[in-house]
Amino acid sequence: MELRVLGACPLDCPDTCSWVVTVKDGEAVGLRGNRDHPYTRGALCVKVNRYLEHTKAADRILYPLKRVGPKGAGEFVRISWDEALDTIAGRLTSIIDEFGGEAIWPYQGTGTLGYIQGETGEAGRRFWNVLGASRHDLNICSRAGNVGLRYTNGTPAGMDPETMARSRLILLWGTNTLTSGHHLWKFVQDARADGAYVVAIDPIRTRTAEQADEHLPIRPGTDGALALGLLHVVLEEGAEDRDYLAEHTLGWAEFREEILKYPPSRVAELTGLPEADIRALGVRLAHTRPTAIRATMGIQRHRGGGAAMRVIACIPGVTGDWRYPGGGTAYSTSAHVPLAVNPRYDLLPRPVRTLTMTRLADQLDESVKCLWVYAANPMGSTPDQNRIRERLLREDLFTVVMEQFPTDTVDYADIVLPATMQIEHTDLHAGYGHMYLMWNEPAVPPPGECLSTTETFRRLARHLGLTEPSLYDSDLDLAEQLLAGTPTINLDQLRKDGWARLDVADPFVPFTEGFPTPSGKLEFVSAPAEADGLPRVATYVPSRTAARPSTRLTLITPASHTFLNTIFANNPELLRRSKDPVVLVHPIDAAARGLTSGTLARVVNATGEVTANIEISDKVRPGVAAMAKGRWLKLTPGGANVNALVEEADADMGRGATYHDNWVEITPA
Ligand SMILES: Nc1nc2c(c(=O)[nH]1)N[C@H]1C(S)=C(S)[C@@H](COP(=O)(O)OP(=O)(O)OC[C@H]3O[C@@H](n4cnc5c(=O)[nH]c(N)nc54)[C@H](O)[C@@H]3O)O[C@H]1N2
Ligand SMILES: Nc1nc2c(c(=O)[nH]1)N[C@H]1C(S)=C(S)[C@@H](COP(=O)(O)OP(=O)(O)OC[C@H]3O[C@@H](n4cnc5c(=O)[nH]c(N)nc54)[C@H](O)[C@@H]3O)O[C@H]1N2
Ligand code: SF4
Ligand SMILES: [Mo]
Repeated sequence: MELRVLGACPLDCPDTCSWVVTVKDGEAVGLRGNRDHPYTRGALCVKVNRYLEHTKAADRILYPLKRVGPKGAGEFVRISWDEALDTIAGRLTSIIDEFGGEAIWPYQGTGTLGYIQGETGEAGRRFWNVLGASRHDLNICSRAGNVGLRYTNGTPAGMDPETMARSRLILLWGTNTLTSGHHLWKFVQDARADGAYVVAIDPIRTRTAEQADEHLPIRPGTDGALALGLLHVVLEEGAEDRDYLAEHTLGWAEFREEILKYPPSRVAELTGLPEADIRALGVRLAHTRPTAIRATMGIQRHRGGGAAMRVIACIPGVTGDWRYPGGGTAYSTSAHVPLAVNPRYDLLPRPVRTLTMTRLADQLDESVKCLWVYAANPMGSTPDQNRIRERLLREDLFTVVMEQFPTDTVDYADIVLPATMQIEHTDLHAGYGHMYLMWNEPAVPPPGECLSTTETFRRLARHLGLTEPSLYDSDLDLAEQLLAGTPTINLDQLRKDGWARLDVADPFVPFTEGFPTPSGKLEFVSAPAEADGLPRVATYVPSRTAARPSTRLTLITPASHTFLNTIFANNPELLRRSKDPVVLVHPIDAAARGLTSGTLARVVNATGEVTANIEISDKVRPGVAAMAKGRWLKLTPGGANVNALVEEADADMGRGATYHDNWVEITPA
């Protein structure tokens, strides 16, 4: 008998595809996109087309393991769940008795974005709160931008990307649509069919930039200056929307003064773009309504990244684009999602410290006795790999990793707990690039002895004899609690259909009733920013690499086309397609260093070193080197990935990571 089971892609991607699993005689035999879904419309992506194969991969972890070799060697033997739970209960209890609950760091990552099993619902947090464990600030991905947008708009949420089909000018700004969330492209193409003009702003001529009408190869970290320069031209054209400015914005006089400091000639020097191109785009922006700005996470992985998002968000305040469907800025839709998550911080026995995801190398010191990693792969994804490795080698650190695959992080675990994959557990999702909720029904039973995150924490709680009732809520209980935030969507219907649109108008235009800022307006000047020690008026803040020695190259480390962070980087076919690691260098920089395409090079800085094949190409602008994120260290020649070169440095807001804001030297190997 054949069954079709509706589910959703759990990965950290804005699209959160709706999918259909075909199950035959209890086995999943097919996985494809759900054609009925209005946003994702039946296509998955090059990575997730292999998800089913990945669930059956030979290297999948199927049983609890305990370490038998030295830390880092990855030598384990199979143990029973009982032994695993006993060991864990014993260690946690003695750590709490001797050092207090704060000595535990529950390090949760973005392996799944589920509201039941994943980080968006803070899965496991109730358990940690009962134990009094340290809090974990999951700021690694988008925090600087979230904070920057909040100063301007009161929320990181913006346009419904679907409305971009109505835009007349689309700026794809620091975002690689065709790689990192390609379903938006359909809406971009619809807009183009109606005459829209599409501009990509990216230091790399990405596959998205190749497809755009125009590509501006901006110097990394200078987007804030470009935003001000474009607005300078809007003012020269007399195209500011004076009614909108008067009614819906705060601090125009002050912000106008700031704009006037950035004439296109100065912005050309800062951004490395031709003055004529800045002017031309400024004129387009001045006279094209609605204009959509799709600016995602790439821009804010810099020291000035929060400031850049803050000032980019000011653009529609000047042009009045928030008046129209298809106008405004689109970063993430998450903050529009009203799911009622309650991680129960009230259960904490006493106030506890917060540890910071981006600061693992710094903060994993003697005060941490247990590191509990779940849905994360810090050895591959977190800055300053070499220092993290040293920290993980500490003998008295008790490390538990809940995983599906034997990642580089798993190699340092004392205990490994086998985790389910998406077709094997229940979850509730929302896209961060669209306005739909998605249901994921388990299609098949877990293989081996894999358990979901929620079930693992329920068993642990029982093993520890914890009596707090909410630790035992079932997955469906949790779903009901989450949906209490969306009265128009009921669980039975959602399970039947697989998806539901949030209760918003179609087309959805945010901020028509005002902005959730202190003034209720779009804030060019922000008292909260000032109180946080930041400039009162939105402006440009230079990156770390603005001060780099002129002989060095700025390193940017964006999404790989074939992996999702480090997920799939052990899939043989995707690994084959992505070839050996490559560092992209401009011909001028290659010539200056005697580099030849196809040869091996050492990429080095004060933080670390990696080896990579040289690819000489004018796809990167001069002065910039690019290497994709996501490789597994043990499957990479040299045993390091690009995060060996990423310094543990803070962005200007929210301690976000500065993944695209480092400098390197490159020499022939
Ligand atoms: N295939 C694939 N898809 C993914 C991911 C993946 O690993 N692989 N990761 C997922 C995750 S976790 C996230 S958060 C998103 C991230 O996806 P994006 O938001 O697209 O972020 P990045 O890939 O970091 O960077 C996007 C683009 O910004 C450019 N960029 C870097 N610095 C600057 C700058 O200073 N200014 C400008 N204008 N551009 C700059 C980069 O060259 C890159 O092309 O994608 C998700 N989708
Ligand atoms: N150089 C550089 N580094 C980057 C970035 C960059 O732009 N440049 N981008 C950053 C970004 S945007 C992000 S979001 C972070 C991501 O960093 P992490 O959150 O560490 O994500 P991943 O490396 O994908 O590791 C996720 C792990 O979770 C596992 N997993 C998946 N689903 C589940 C599950 O249901 N349960 C359990 N227990 N495990 C599961 C996967 O097998 C995988 O090993 O990486 C960052 N790293
Ligand atoms: S990674 Fe993104 S595009 Fe690919 S299937 Fe998942 S949600 Fe869809
Ligand atoms: Mo991310």
